[in-house]
Order: sequence, then C-alpha cells, then structure tokens
Amino acid sequence: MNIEHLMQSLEAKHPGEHEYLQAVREVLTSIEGIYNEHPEFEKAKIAERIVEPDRIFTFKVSWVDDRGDVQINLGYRIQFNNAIGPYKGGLRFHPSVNPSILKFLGFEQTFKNSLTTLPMGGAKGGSDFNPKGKSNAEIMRFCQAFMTELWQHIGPDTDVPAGDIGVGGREIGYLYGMYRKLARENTGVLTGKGLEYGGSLIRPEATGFGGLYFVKQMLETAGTSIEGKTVSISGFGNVAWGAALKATEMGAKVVTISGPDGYVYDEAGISGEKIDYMLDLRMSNNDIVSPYAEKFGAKFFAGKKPWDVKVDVALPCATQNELNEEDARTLIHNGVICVGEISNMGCTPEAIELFIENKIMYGPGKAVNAGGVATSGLEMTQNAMHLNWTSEEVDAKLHQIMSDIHEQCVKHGREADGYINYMKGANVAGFLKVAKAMLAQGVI
Ligand code: 2IT
Repeated sequence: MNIEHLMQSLEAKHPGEHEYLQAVREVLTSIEGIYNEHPEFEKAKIAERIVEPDRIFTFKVSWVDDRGDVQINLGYRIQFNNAIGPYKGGLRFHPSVNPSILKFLGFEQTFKNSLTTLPMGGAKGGSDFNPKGKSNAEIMRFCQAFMTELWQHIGPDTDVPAGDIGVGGREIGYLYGMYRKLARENTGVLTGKGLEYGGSLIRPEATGFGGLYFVKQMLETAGTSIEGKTVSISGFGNVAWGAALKATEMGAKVVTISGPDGYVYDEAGISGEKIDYMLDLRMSNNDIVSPYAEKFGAKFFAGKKPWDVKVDVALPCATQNELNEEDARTLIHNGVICVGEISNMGCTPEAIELFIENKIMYGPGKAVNAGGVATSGLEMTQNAMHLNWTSEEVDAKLHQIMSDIHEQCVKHGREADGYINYMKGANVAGFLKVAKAMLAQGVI
C-alpha cells in the first residue's frame, strides 16, 4: 500500500474534506504493516474500497418555525460499509454538519462497530439544523420533516440510525413516530428509543459507562486504578453525563465540564445532584454550562477548554479535534497519565503523536466510546427477539464487550517495550474483520 499515493488521490477527489482525510490517514498509517503482510488485500484493492462510502443520500428538509417562517436545512445519510452487518450509526444535528464531518464519522463508525464484536456495518447522518434555542414544537416539526425523506433509505435489516450530538431521546421519539406512520410497521429501525416503545435499559448511559469501563481497564493494565484519580471532562451532553456518573461511582473525582461558552472547574467534584443538574442544563436547549458555576459556586472560565486543569485522567466528551497539540503539551506537563477519547476523534493527530511519544496511555474514540453503539446493537437484538433484558443483563453484556475491545487493542497494539498503542490496536483489529468480510464476499 502506498499511503501517500492513496491520500493524494483522495485529496484530489475530495478537496477540503479535512476531517474525513484526517480519519483516513490515521487508519491507513496504523494498518500499513499488517496490510502489506496480506497481498490478497492489495490485490482486491481493499484500502481503496474501504475509504469510500458505499453511497451518500443528500436531501432538503423544509419546515415551518414558530413564527410561521419557512426554514430550509440539508439532511444527509452516509451508508459507509455494510460488509459485516446492516449500516448502523448516529444522526448529528449541528450547524457544523457537512459531508466531510459525516464521512469521517461514518468511516470511524465502520471500524468501531467492527470492534464491538456485533454484526453492524458503519453509517452516519444528520443535518446542519441547529437545535439551540428551538422550541419543542420546532424540534418535532424538524424531526418529522427530516424523516419524511430518510425513511425510504433505512430499515431494521438495512440501516439503523440512532442519536449523536443534538439528537437524544426526545428527537429519536419524534423520528420514530414519523417512521412508524410512513412505513406502517413497528420495528427496531432506530436505537435509543424510549423504554415504552422498544428502547433498551442502559442505552442513554452506555457511551459514558462503556468509556469508563474501558479507561478502568487501561489503568489496571498499567498497574494502577481509577479510584482516587482526578478527571477532567469536556462537554455536558449525554456522553459527558454518563462518564461523570460512572467515574464518580468508581471513586474518581470529576472536576470539569464544558460547553461552547467555556468550562466549569468544581474543585469539590461533580457528583450527586450536580450530575443530575447536567440534564437540566441540556434540556434548556441553550448550549451553555455557565449556570452550573452560578448554582454550585464553582469557577467558570469563559471561552476556555478544560485541558489546562491539572488532572490524572482527561476525557474529551464533546466533539472532534477538541484537544490539540498545545492542550496535549499542557496535560503532559501537568502529569496526565491517561487520555480516553469518549468523543469521536476528540484529539488532533499532533496531540495523539505527543501522547504516544511520551508513552501516555491514550485510548482512541473508536474503542473507548464503542459502548454506545454496542448497546444500540443490544437494543436491536432485543427488538428482533421482541423482548426486553433487565439493566443487569444489558450492563453485563456491555462490560463483556468493552473488555473484548480492550483485549483486541492490547493484542494488536502492544509494542516491543510493553507500551500499548491503543490507536494502532483499535485500527488494526477493527480493520481486519471488515477487510476479511469484504474479501470473502468478492468485488461488489
Ligand atoms: O458515535 C456513535 O457511536 C454514536 N453516536 C452512536 C451510534 C449508534 O448507532 O448508537
């Protein structure tokens, strides 16, 4: 495989798609060695095929706001790869959404879903719709309008969307309602559903919980533990909430959360009613965390990210490229021992390079945050069997899956000096399963 050649041709075909090209380069660089040991991959042009999505749907979403004005947004669904199972991946509603961001997410999802051990292909979708400041009725009308286009492309054995940034339980409810009306069937076509209509226990907590199960294993493998560690978290959405809850339960002290307005430093630790309050912040639809500081007497740092706080463990839980080279340098200088990406591609390539160079434990998003989609997979299984598991059953399966992912990362990522390169391990393990499935199924 000639990475530079492949990247040049991709850059020429998709100019300016920075996030997508960044995600592809990382995976290709990690798998180069193992790829070259398999001439059959090269012959079948697996690398060239795996980096392009199978298809992209783009559609117009017209809806009417509360003032009676017509609004127009763009909607997308990117079906990336279904070699190992039906397309699966979230929907993101955020003004930054564009083909590059959704392609990077769909590409990452393909390897993440492969790592979960469950039969799920990779996809992603969403819209440039901005939920900030929208009323409940506006959210409902937008979701309904979005689904009138999307429904034709999805199905319980074809493509199963779920939530991501800007899409939580409420949005999934409105999307599901419209799907059910149009398709005239009740199926597990979306995950993250409410418990009353086919949802799974633990799904709302799963991304954060799974992330902490993984980070706990990273620390234990390095001979230490999560108990007593100080933790910085970015974001304050569903993922940050689940992570804060589980980290606290495990005996760690979470000292930060953040939003687009800045970050909150709470020296006393974010636990109990303070974690519950994160849900109130989210439901306000204002996309700000500063009210937390006012309510609990914590410090607020306007316009800043939480990476300059001295902690043992840093957990990016907000969005892509939220932790850069300078942030990494500061964290390392302050003695960080472990960085677990719970957001997708939370660290820039330069930051990752610094962590690896300095032998800091670094867990990439596609491994650390895979508990969310894994539990979506468990929701699909329950829907297909027309029954519900208890929270203990779901949590036990989630534990097992995170442990299996950790094992795969160690197997493919351990270096000669004993350092575990989780990025390489996750990329190689995720890739091998998809590549072998593609090879077995011929050129299609
Ligand atoms: O990035 C992700 O893995 C998700 N947003 C969850 C996807 C899913 O299908 O549950």
